[in-house]
Amino acid sequence: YKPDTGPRVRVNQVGYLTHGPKNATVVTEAKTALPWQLVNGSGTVVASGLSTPRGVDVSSGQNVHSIDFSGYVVAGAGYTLVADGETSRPFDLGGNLYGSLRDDALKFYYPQRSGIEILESLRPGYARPAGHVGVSPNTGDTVVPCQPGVCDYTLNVASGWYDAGDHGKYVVNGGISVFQLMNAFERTKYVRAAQPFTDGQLAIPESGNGVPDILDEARWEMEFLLRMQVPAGKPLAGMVHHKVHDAEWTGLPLLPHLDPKRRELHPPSTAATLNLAATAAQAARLFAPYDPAFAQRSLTAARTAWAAAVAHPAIYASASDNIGGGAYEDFDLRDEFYWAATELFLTTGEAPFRDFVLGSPLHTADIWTEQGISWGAVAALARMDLAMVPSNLPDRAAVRQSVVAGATKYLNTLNAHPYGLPYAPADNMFVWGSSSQVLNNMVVMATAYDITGERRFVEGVAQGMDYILGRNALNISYVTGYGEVSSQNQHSRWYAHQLNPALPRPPRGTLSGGPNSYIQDPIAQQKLTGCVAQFCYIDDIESYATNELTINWNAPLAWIAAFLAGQGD
Ligand code: 9MR
Repeated sequence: YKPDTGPRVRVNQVGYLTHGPKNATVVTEAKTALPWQLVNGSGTVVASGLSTPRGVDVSSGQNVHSIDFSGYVVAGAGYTLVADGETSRPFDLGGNLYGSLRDDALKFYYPQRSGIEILESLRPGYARPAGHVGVSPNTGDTVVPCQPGVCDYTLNVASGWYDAGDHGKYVVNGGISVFQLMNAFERTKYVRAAQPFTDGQLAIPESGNGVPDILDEARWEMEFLLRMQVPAGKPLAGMVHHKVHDAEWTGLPLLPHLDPKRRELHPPSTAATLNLAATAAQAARLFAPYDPAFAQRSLTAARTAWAAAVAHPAIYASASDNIGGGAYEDFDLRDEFYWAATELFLTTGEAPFRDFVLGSPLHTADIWTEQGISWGAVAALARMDLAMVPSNLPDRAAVRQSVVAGATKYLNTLNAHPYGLPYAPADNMFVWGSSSQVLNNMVVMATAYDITGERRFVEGVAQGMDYILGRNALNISYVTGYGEVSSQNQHSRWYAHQLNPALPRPPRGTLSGGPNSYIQDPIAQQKLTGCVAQFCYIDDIESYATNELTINWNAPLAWIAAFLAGQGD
């Protein structure tokens, strides 16, 4: 299998901020510098220079040069870059390149919703009946029993977002997703230059209710997470069920309302419980001005969850519980404890939570690893919140410094990388959802910018976007509808256009998981065996391990697009 990677000059196919960094990569046999020309939309050469040979890039196995044309600062559309006889795909130079991506990346969530009809008037081409509201052939999610032997009650766990392209709803990837959405909103309270999130921004059913749409969207998930808590009086009361999904996997395509399989609650886990504690505590402070009763309910649930997790610190989701849904197993919960304590402290200011934070081994550990942030690794989210949200934490200055140190590490990785990636995993092995790892490392750089105001960090974030939007070995944008060639066939049971042309493709602004070196699905095994890192990707709906969409990957995309939307010139 040889993918068509188009012209050998690789650029951000959406564009570059007019006054920001402008870098490209050329795949070439040449060992010495090559001349390049920047051509504007009317065909005139407006800048030129020489490339920098970078040798063989390990993430692609290619001999490459980089081109830096940051010195050119005239906004316009339809630029191309020419080098080594090749013309890049077109791109813009502009000050407002990321506002629409921010909105689209957030609009992604409404049609991921379970338990509500998706309206044609709000999402033309994406209307569908409500999924899992207990209407046949669905069996859930309004009255859902446990797996046999797990509990003797049923729960109404309606609402929430489907996690990805499947019909499951999982607390730990829901938790990080809703956290990052609420975090993007909270940032605007403490960062003066940040663009506000507004009511009416996302064309959702709640638009016009006086609450910023991003919070309304987050609440749809929070209500689900709250419903997953074990009721008072039951065994493990206050703990949170790890997930709800079908007893068997469904096939593709299958719209949510047509799913006939039995829905089941899976056992409570300490990880899920701490996810509720963290996010409900965070929701409590953010919703307080809009809905004090909901804020209070959230805080009560967070406290109850925390107490339950402390009482049951080691109830782990099973790695083999992966029939009909993902396992989402995690056997190291020190980071989840740190995160939950952090959010409870930031909301309440109470000493026991503060002391737990200060005593956590993760409070001072170097947590800025390549795969620093994911559904199973949340310490950095806590550390960044402690750095950003005002509090009387005694060592807050050191916490802020540690974020800057982490960001510097990612920036150094980026500067050494011929494709400008702030991600160089051990042994060159890109992980499942690598696009989101890149974006999450960018969130650290963005936070360092919020702390220091140093340009190098915002420039690092902008360069990270270049990789996501086309400056990469495959010459593809990993965001649907952004760039001349973008991922279109992400694994999904309802955006299954590739299998049934009557169904839509994923909406604009949908991030693909991206290269995964571990070859974990049949299509990857058939077509990608032996691939080098960046090449371990295929835009095929069956490749769930390289090309799925998820709520926890679109969240850092939205966060970063919102950050960059505020950096226009
Ligand atoms: O995103 C998850 C990734 O980190 C794991 O390595 C992988 C295998 O356990 O599972 C991914 O999550 C998938 C989940 O298991 C099922 N629904 C789709 C998720 C995204 O591919």
